[in-house]
Amino acid sequence: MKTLLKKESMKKLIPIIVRQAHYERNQSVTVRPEPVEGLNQRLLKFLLPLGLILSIYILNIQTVMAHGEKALEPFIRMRTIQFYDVQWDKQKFNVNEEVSVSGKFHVAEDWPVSVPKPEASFLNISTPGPVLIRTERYLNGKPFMNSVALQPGGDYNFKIVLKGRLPGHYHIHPFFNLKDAGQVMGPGVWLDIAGNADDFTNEVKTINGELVDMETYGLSNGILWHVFWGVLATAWLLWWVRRPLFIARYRMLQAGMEDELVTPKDRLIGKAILIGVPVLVLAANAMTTNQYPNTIPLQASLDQILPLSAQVNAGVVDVETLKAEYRVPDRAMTFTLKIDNRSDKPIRIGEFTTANVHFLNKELQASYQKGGSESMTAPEGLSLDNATPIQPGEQRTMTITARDALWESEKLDGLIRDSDSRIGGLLFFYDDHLGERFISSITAAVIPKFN
Ligand SMILES: [Cu+2]
Repeated sequence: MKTLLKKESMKKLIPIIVRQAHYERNQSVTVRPEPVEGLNQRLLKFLLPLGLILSIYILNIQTVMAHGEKALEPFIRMRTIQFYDVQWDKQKFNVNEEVSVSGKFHVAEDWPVSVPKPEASFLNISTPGPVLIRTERYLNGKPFMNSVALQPGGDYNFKIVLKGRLPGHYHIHPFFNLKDAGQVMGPGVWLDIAGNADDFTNEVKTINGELVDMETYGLSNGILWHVFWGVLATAWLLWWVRRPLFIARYRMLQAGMEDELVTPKDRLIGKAILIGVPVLVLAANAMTTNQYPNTIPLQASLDQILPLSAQVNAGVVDVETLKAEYRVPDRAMTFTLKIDNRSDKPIRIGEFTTANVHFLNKELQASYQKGGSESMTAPEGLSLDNATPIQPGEQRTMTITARDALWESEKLDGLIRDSDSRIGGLLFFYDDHLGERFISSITAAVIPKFN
């Protein structure tokens, strides 16, 4: 019986034979009889998931108007990258036209302990698909290609130049990809790209002086290799999957028939792939280096760009946060601050900004540098207990309140339910003539008040 079984082809190794093998060894095994599937049942089993998958396409799917920027924990949005003065040179332009976004950011001193330090950060643009291409990118005026290490407490400015590719109305943000932490969004705007998608050109000159069209360059070669590896991998998978799988194989192992599981043909194919694939890769590589002798590899280093001289907490106006309280029913954050004006001018608080939400002191609204969307601004959101300017040399302890429904709609109030209930943000001071601006980064543990 055993020799007879060995001659059986793999296709015939159905559970009933395995059961026979058990009986052969005089083991008392009780095996639940398995229902034999008819063709109809098998067809049904195949069609049902297929139908389910296809039915998704019939659903009326609406365009998403946001992209999860509120999903990140508030303490990450408020205490990592603090964007300000972010501006687009235009928001309506044509296909092929260049547009640039520039702005500044402060890297919070009080970086959350649970968030990895920004040792590799990538400045990017969040777009709904390839609607723009990025042509230039600068940090502190220096062009850069790779990720950079940012220093907590450091100040930076950036500029990104883009070119319109697909016409439409899009919601776009500059943002930072922080390694192991996620995406910290800058302010979002709506861009309108007009024109015809067919007019788009994307030509670059290579180091050999050749002009190539980036939209199609190497496309067929790329598709060829993807298809080749896809077909090879699928064939290898199917080669094994077409045979009895998990349970049947397990039973064969139990029956001491592991030698049956791999046939001489399997071994032959395995050896062919083991030799064929490396030979193919090396041959293709030799052909490529022969055809393109002057190439540079993809760059994977970190760019080193040091922060600017201090813009925030520059040592002229010192602010210490003594207390921060969030009143849930009022949607109001109250800070008790100790301010030391060491400048030679009287100053007033004009704005508090956190996670791209701007709370403005209505008396100083003229000072407000528009950046981002109006919907993220509370024009009268900031009130002070003492509105008189802080005189040069004066030290004052005062209370300011940032009150608006934006705490809730931007899901920043979730802070009080976090294990890290500390807030961070930027406080903007202006002199009497709105000529000079002083920025302080403030931070404090938040105490919630529920009634
Ligand atoms: Cu957005």
